[in-house]
Amino acid sequence: MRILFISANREICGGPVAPLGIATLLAELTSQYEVQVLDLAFADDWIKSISNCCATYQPNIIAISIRNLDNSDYKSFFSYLDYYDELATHIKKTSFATTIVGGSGFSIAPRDIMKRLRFDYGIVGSGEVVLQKLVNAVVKKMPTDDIANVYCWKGDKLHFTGSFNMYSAIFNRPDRSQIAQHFLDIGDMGNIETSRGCQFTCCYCVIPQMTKQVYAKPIKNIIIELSDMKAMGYTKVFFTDNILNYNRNRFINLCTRIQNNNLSDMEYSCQIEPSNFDEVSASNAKKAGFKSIKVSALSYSDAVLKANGKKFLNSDLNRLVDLSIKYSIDLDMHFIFGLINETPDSVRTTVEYINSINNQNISCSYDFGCRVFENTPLFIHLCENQEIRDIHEPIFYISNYVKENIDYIESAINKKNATNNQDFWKALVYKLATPKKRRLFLDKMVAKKNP
Ligand code: B12
Ligand code: SF4
Repeated sequence: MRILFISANREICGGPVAPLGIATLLAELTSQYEVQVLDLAFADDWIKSISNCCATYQPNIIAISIRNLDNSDYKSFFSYLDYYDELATHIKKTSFATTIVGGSGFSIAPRDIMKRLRFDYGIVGSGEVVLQKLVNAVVKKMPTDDIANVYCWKGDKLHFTGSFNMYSAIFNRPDRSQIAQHFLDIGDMGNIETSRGCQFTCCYCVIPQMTKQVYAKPIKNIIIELSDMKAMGYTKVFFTDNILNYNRNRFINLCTRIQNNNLSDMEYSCQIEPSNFDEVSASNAKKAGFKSIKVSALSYSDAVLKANGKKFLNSDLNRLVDLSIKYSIDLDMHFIFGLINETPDSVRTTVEYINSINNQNISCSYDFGCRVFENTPLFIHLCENQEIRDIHEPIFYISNYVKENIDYIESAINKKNATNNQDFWKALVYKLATPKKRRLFLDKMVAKKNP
């Protein structure tokens, strides 16, 4: 039984992202089945790559990972769905294999994606346990109805087996053997997941809708994994957790264990929550090798932060800035203009704050508006106010004032202090980049790594 995993993500904006989800799934499947990975991020001609791979490998099952649906950017919105249409058509034309789709992007809108791409099965949320069960059932030609979190077809009707827990505990050790080299070649871009789920309540986010629980990997397992990565040659590691310091003491403990296990010579980055980040966290993070931290700062107005479900205040942002300067940890702050409660005054406060930042450790980026996903607090708020009814087309929420004043707001932001997320990467985004441009970009990254 041969399974071919296809990582469909071709986005190179911000640098290509190693398909950690697939590595996590491989760990569960390789002992039972023959498994191969095709990462389309590196394919000059993805159509040819799929054709060649199917011809030589002859997979029985093709498992497609869909990480991103779109770039979530109002100003220069770009959806990957047309590309996924082509991908689905090509896979079905090229192989008779059973197709199974999953991934973080798929899980945001599974029903719509299933109807559009018509893969045989779709798995929502964590894949480890469910994919193994589904593959076993497909192999044995057994019914799949009692496997929760699965979409499948009954004739022409889409059927959902019902949701159990969308997220599951993560204790396994991802198998990076099939993905490591590309990412080492282009600059040691390793990634690791140490917790899953989120306990915060940002109004636009789907993650807390899938589980209120946070599943944490035991720290001893994280240390083993980081040691493996170091041995493989990684020197830079991104913690993919939604919020790495969701629990302050666990974060400090992790930093201490990294130091004690001689792993602080790798460079770490992660996303943090500012109110949980204090002096002790900063000093331990520095000693552990944290080079940079990201924060979804959203706004400098407390009223906007509160209305959009953030638990921190602008005073927490001030403390974060001071700590990042004191401990020389790069800080990347991301703001979004135009969310709930945004007023001309709150926009001015945030713009002034961005413009006041004057330190090489700190960079700011910003977007306008945000994507609205079903069942999020933002979605419910908009339905209650009768601002939306149907969510089948990608929709954004952006306050009227910001919508009408985008150019003015942009002109007020000092470009030395902040970049618009998409403007920065525009030339590289999937659609705009020709195969030649993509190749040049990837080659440049390799050359930078190996001068
Ligand atoms: C960390 C992260 C980043 C980091 C990645 C750094 C790195 N080196 O890895 C950074 C900050 C760079 C980033 C950038 C972007 N990101 Co991001 N990111 C995440 C985050 C928080 C975690 C992803 C992750 O690695 N999880 C850990 C792995 C192990 O889990 P997983 O991939 O989900 O895999 C599991 C399941 O999905 C499933 N699964 C996966 N594949 C498959 C395949 C099959 C067949 C099956 C059955 C199951 C399955 O099983 C796996 C194990 O349980 C998610 C939010 C989230 N919590 O999912 C957003 C998320 C993936 N990002 C998102 C977006 C939009 C982006 C950007 C496009 C933003 C932008 N405009 O710049 C870019 C794209 C970058 C790129 N080149 O692709 C969206 C994608 C959805 C969407 N809206 O389209 C998400 C879901 C956030 C959100 N809620 O909107 N991101
Ligand atoms: S911190 Fe907010 S945006 Fe991030 S995963 Fe949690 S709820 Fe979502």
